[in-house]
Amino acid sequence: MTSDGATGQVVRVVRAEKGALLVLPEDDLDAAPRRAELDRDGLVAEADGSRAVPTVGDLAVVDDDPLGALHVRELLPRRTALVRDSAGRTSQVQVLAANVDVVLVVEHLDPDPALGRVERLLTLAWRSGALPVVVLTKADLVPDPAGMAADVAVTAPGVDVHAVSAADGTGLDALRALLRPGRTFVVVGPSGAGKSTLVNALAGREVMGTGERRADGRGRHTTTHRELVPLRDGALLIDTPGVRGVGLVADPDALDEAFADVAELARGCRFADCRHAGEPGCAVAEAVETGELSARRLDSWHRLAREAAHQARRADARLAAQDRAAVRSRVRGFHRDIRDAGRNRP
Ligand SMILES: Nc1nc2c(ncn2[C@@H]2O[C@H](COP(=O)(O)OP(=O)(O)O)[C@@H](O)[C@H]2O)c(=O)[nH]1
Ligand SMILES: [Mg+2]
Ligand SMILES: [Zn+2]
Repeated sequence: MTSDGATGQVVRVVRAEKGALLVLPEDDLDAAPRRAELDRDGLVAEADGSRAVPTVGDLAVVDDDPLGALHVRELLPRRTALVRDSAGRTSQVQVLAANVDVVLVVEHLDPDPALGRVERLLTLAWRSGALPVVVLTKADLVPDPAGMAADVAVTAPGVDVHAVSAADGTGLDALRALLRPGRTFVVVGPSGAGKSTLVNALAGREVMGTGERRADGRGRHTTTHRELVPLRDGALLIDTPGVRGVGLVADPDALDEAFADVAELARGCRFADCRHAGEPGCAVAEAVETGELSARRLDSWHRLAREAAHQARRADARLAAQDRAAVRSRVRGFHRDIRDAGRNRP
């Protein structure tokens, strides 16, 4: 991308910063990234006229700016979006990554994988519209990675689970086989799980700093921002910092995908609206009795379902507040028009 002639060019967002985006031309991802300035409010117009916060992975149209910089004109519609609810009194949804094809849910095998976290991230991943894949790292540190992967697979119905080690290369070829030109991946998971190490292993070079421990036990290069890394074979990989307290954004379909086993059992419940909380004829409770479904997994489903319902209520409340504000401003405008009309009257 030269400083002239970029007007109208479609770019991919490599990194979102305050006031600017780091971008690559969509048709030349090997080029050096350039800065593209944002409007003062940091928002970009979308095709429908609304304005959105741009995020890593977004496709945008840029223009040349008279001073030789780039300026972000418009955001193209997102094919997929990994969103989380950033908890707070009002419901604020944050887009973690856009236009992603595969979400790699990364969890360590040592210490033991946290199944609840995997379930939460899978629900988030299903909601994004991208394909979730579970990656269990540090296989070199445990005696039976395959057995552990099989246990985790029970909590990830319909999702491929890979045990890998960046240290000895185990399982990496299976992940490399997923990489295709133009396909975008994002890694999500707790800090320290080995996401950046995995990104480096798949890139075949040190692109991201990793949290090698110092003598004082504190991480050095923990990832602090989300960044898109073009891989040699044309695939793209987005590294993310470990997001804490990833709030679920309500979506019953995503929950049904992540808990396909529970959803399937629920079809046998006596009541179509059974909440699997002690109702008679509950096939889910029965499956827990017989050991077909773990009590832990049902608890997890309850927790996430409650959270999603709560988030939906807050989102509704926020929408309602926005509607009220819009009505108020329309009414004020109407009053002003009447007043102005009165004043202009001869
Ligand atoms: N033994 C072993 N250590 C790993 C592996 N992958 C990552 N690590 C270590 O785990 C720590 C955290 O890795 P990092 O990639 O920064 O994690 P991130 O916070 O998820 O990006 C670092 O000390 C890595 O060297 C692995 O496959 N095996
Ligand atoms: Mg990292
Ligand atoms: Zn039931």
